[in-house]
Amino acid sequence: MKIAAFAGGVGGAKLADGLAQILSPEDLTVIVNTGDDFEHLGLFISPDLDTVCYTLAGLANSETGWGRAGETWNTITNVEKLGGPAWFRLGDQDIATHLERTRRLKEGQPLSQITRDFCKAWGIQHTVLPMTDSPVRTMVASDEGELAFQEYFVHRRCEPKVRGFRFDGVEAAEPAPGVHEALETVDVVVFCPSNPWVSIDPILQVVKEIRKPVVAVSPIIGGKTVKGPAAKMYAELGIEPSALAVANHYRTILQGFVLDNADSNIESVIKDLNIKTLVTDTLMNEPADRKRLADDVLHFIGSL
Ligand code: FO1
Repeated sequence: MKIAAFAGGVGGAKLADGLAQILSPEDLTVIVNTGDDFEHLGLFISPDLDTVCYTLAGLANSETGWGRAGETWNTITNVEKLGGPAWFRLGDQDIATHLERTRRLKEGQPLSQITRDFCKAWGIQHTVLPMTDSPVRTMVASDEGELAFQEYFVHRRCEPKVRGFRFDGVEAAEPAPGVHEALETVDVVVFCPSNPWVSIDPILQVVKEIRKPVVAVSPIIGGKTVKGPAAKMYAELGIEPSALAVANHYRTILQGFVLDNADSNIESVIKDLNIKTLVTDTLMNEPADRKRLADDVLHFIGSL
């Protein structure tokens, strides 16, 4: 079975890792959100690409989910001493990634080529693709005006109330090389448990349409997100945060939906949307949970 997995953020990276433990490199392509990318300290930073790659390579910081394990912070500490911004925590190993990505981008190398080379260097067999090689920047409309994504997410810790999202540059953005081919050759597309608004929607706006069955894993469990602001965003947009809200978010393109045992009470409502459902343990607290959930999802897909 060939899968294309859409991922962004820590939850997305974890399920992508679980799928990569089961599927061969020929059978899994991970397509990653780049709307969170930004320039900071003169460096081009692609947080979701790095989170997916570090996770697949076994290099990720297991506490935060982002950045590298065993990190030191000498550079950012000294940047702060010199009066520079330290709110976006860049570890010493992580900075190497941003330096080399920035150097290559300035030489004119496309982000997809850079990602391919970095995956090789990190020993990642599976294909990881940015959704596009063109710049797309998620802007968050809030009660404090429009904020760049990392300003909202990290600097302001998601405090501003969201009013909407804009993916600056998405109209002109073509899918990266390999994305269209993957979407044409896979059997199923899996939306990993990532934020629908700011991780999955940007990818959907770039790829425009998906002519394959789609299965989504809810990032919301019991009305809450394990990590990140998806539930808060739903609430601030006047939508009751729940797995049902996520199923509705994708309703027009979903064949299957995976929700947590905690939400078994809403399974019938989702079935009424003519979407097949799997109720299982969708929490991935331990590394072994990633493969377990991926296995459940793949068996579910097999039953569609
Ligand atoms: N998230 C934080 O909440 N605080 C940080 O200081 C932070 C630093 C950081 C550095 C590199 C990187 O790749 C990701 C980082 N993240 C941080 C996470 C990042 O903001 C989010 O993972 C995505 O943008 C949203 O999924």
